[in-house]
Amino acid sequence: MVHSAFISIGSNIGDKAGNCRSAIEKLSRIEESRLLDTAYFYRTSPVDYLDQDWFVNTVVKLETALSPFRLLERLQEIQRRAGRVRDPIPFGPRIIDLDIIFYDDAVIETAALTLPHPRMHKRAFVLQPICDIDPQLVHPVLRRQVRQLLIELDDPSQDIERIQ
Ligand code: PH2
Ligand code: MG
Ligand code: MG
Repeated sequence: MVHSAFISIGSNIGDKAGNCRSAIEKLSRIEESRLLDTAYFYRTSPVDYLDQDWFVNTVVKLETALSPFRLLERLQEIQRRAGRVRDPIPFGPRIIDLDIIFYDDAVIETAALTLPHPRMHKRAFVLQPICDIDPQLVHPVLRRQVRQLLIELDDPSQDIERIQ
């Protein structure tokens, strides 16, 4: 059975765009999975914890036969190998962050994983790149298209600028 997963990618330490590109290359090599699409890259102002450098953010769409939990393990392994150790500050600086945003229409609430991602609809840096790939995609809990969520977010404090 093949599933569809949207993964958000972010970095605000070192070669931010290079870290994202290298993560995408590793994502494309996850077993039983295939990279279907990559959004544009954006330079984004920090959200939630403001006293940190700007981020590069993007999103990819994967086709995968892995369960969401197995996929999460793969993402965590890629983060570890990229040198991410632990986060001294919640929402603070990170060399690479890989979050599952959607996995089909799955709704999951466990300690390890919440799907859809619980803050995605508050974050232009997630919504805009998903809209690059599939603006009509419907959030399974909020029952709104991602393009509507982006319009409704309407938060001028979140700077987001396409870079590539
Ligand atoms: N990630 C966070 C907290 N804040 N802000 C931006 N712009 N981009 C991020 O990826 C991001 C953030 C925690 O994961
Ligand atoms: Mg995150
Ligand atoms: Mg994360």
